[in-house]
Amino acid sequence: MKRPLLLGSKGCGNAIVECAFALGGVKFDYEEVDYAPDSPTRPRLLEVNPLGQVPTLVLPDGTVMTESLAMIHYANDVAPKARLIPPPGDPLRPVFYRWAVFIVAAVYPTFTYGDDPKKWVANAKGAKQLRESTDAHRERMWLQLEEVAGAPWFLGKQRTAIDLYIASMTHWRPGRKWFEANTPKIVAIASKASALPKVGPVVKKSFGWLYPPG
Ligand SMILES: N[C@@H](CCC(=O)N[C@@H](CS)C(=O)NCC(=O)O)C(=O)O
Repeated sequence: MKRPLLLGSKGCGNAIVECAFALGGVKFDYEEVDYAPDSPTRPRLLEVNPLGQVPTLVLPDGTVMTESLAMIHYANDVAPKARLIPPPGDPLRPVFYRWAVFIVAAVYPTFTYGDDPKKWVANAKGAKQLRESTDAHRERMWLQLEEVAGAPWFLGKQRTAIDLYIASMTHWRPGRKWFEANTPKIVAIASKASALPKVGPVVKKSFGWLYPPG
């Protein structure tokens, strides 16, 4: 049977979807692409996702999905036993929605505008400011997440896809040292998720190392 095809880049958010697929036993094919403007694989990525972002998922019937959280929903639909999202009626479901959307709609875009800031502003000074302000804004949001984080998982007893976002996104700016110094609860969640036999290898393959760092 044809499998979904995931387009991703090493060290990117496709790792979150790969972790979800691993937990759900969802089989998929993978294509490595590079979204950088001069990359030879960018045209291929643009063919399926005009935004030029990864992850991008092509379903067996040709339907294209973009947005990692949409793919988490897909994984949850095809593999509900993995309990990536609290089921309808579960009081944790609205809490999941709040923070999962916060992560993808508030935290993740700080990279969209901060990673390559000269795309968005007219000069080098503006680019430097945009990089600094998005980095600072992201730090404040991680501190907010730290405030509300449960244990052992973000939502408390129940492991959800939010923990997979944390396991991957704590490899990005502001970086391991900052997370260890400022967000011990978030680091504990990243470590706990990375200790899952199906998750650890995926995170290691994408980012090269796992929390707790050795
Ligand atoms: N909202 C998207 C964000 C995806 C995203 O920003 N991915 C990064 C890589 S981790 C990317 O493709 N960056 C290139 C760009 O935005 O041009 C999602 O949740 O999937």
